Amino acid sequence: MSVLERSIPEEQTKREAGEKECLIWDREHECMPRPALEKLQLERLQKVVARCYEKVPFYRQKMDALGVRPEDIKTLADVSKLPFTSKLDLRDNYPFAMFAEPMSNVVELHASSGTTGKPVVGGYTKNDLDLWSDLAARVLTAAGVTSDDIVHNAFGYGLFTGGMGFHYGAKRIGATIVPASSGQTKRQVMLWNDFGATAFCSTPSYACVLAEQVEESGINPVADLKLRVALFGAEPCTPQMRAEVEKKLNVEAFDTYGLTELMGPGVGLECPIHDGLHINEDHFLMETIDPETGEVLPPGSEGELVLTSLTREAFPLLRFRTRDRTQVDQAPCACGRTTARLQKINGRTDDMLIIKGVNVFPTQIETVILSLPQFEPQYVIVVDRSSNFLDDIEVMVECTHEVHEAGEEAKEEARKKLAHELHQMLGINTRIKVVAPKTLERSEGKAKRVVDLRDMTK
Ligand code: DLL
Repeated sequence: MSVLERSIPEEQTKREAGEKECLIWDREHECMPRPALEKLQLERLQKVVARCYEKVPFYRQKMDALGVRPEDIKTLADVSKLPFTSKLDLRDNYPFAMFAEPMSNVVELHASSGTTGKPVVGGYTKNDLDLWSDLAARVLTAAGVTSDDIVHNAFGYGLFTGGMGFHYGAKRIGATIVPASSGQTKRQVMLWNDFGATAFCSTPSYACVLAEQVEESGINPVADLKLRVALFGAEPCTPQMRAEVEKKLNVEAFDTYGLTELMGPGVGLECPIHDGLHINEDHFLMETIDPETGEVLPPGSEGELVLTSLTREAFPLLRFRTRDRTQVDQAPCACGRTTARLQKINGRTDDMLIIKGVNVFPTQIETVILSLPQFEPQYVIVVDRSSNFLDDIEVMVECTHEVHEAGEEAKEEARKKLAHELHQMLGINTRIKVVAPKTLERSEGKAKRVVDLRDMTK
């Protein structure tokens, strides 16, 4: 189907949801009645399981060991009979042993920097790239981006999926793409101004850096810039952080979810109702499991997200354990999409810090920092283990220019306030180090908020 045929007549794609106008790229699939969607999912699941069994030795061995055959998948619930795929499995099969197509059919490779050693590699056939373009077009369209927009893409180009994913999506809808990639922040802001970008894509933490640069350059975002929409993703973003960027840049922000193992951006999208991330369920089957036991949880429970790619050719994954903690909401959305929504990603199960026996998520600390006007949204959490084997947590945070100018007393007051609020939230004491504005290292992609100095071998 050509791009023009896909551009459904306006009256069909627009839908009034209260005051909001919701654009939908692929109404047929994004708004499918639930029974039809589940029928399509089952057909696709049966097909992908058969392909994996036939073409990927890893899956054949795993399924044989569990005594499950492709023909045992008779309902969607039968997915729970299949083996999980973990990040470790991908590492063991690095780089290409999990591919279901010969390399002659693989036309592009991407990779993410794994936390340990080797990266995770994703391969794409021509059809996979076509699908990726389409799903990224859904993401951009949901945010109101059309062929009239100038899309400044500040996600990193290269092995990271963010840059190329949004590039393909913007190309598919016919928008004007500025393939800026990340870095050279001053130049990015100059280009926003000179080219009149109406939308930009970046990690939320890099958007904060860009917002800072706008301020520094003396640019007035309302009078000088034409930006309307920001597309975020690739890392958690608290509502407070998002509101801060929206205010500073005069934009409406939309989140996107995705991961290298499952294609990149395009797995989930946010619509103008802003109530969670719609998963493109015609291509990805979702489950939520208890991360400890692997047991499938009832809909609506918080747990680890598990995804099966239903249509990818080169690199199909069955029951991939994402390690992302979330909750799935199946209630219909006022935008018209019938696809279920992730009620925000609450960080990764492996991001959780255990400090003095208490579970601490970096996003909790971010929420508190951003609720206090004395601080900038720039912080680093340093975790260490003292000689008596007790974990110690220090939060280094930048105060605002005003607090800095006001002197030591104001800084001390801000420090005490933050220590108190963090104690209320976490139930443990944290050391706070208030530092001057613009002293912490800025991130051009995903922010590194936690420095863990604990030597776990001791
Ligand atoms: O981050 C792909 C991507 C690029 C998504 C651009 C969105 C926009 P990876 O580098 O493999 O891929 O990292 C995937 O990032 O498992 C989540 O933990 C986290 N993540 C991705 N999107 C979000 C989000 C890309 N919207 C990992 N909110 C995932 C929170 C996110 N975390």
